Amino acid sequence: MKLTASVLAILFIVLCAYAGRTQESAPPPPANAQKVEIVVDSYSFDPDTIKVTAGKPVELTLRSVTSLVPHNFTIDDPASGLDVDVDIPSGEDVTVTFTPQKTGKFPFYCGKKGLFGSHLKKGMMGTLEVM
Ligand SMILES: [Cu+2]
Repeated sequence: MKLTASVLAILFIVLCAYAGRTQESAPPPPANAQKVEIVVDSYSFDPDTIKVTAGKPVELTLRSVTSLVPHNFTIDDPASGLDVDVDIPSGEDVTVTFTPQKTGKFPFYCGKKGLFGSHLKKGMMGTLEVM
């Protein structure tokens, strides 16, 4: 009886440790992800054209090189698997993952507005080409 209780206690501790470990780790990015990096500056995306393959996950890293101005990355075509709207704080890297479902050319842009107008009007736009 005592032995059974000890075994159950050990089993409980092991299960708790395992559950704790799995909760801490975020799901890993898909192994077959297409990795793309864009440098985000005021007021540009570099490169401003990115080419990816339809049906495969895209792991997009947005690398801000601004020292003050926050930007954003928006691509808005949910029917094509493209529904991204993320803020990019100045000087930080932000990574998003999405899977384009249809081929075509899709515009992306910065949705921020400054004192002197929208960043989009200042040229913060580009094209995602899905092949
Ligand atoms: Cu911007």
